[in-house]
Amino acid sequence: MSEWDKGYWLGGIVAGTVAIVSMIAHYPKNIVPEVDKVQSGYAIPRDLGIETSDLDGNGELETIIKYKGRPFLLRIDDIERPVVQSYEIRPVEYSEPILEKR
Ligand SMILES: [Ca+2]
Repeated sequence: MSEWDKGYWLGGIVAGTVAIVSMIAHYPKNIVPEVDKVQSGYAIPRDLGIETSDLDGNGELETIIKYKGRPFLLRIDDIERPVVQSYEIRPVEYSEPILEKR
């Protein structure tokens, strides 16, 4: 094997190693495991979903988790513990416009 070939192979190995390390470093860390059996009383990971929405229309997003398609708010309490809370969306109630008499 010539010096040129050795350099070529060494360069390939280094480039491959850098590519693999880069892939591992950038691998998404928030992947939900494809598991359908967990200990009784625990949520099944594959039935979970997470999304955001501005439900109250104040311009800021709320975090919503869905379990088996049912949405819940995912909030954080005063000591940074996650709290799951059910919610419902009600249609805006119609009220007659108030007219001032002059
Ligand atoms: Ca909001």
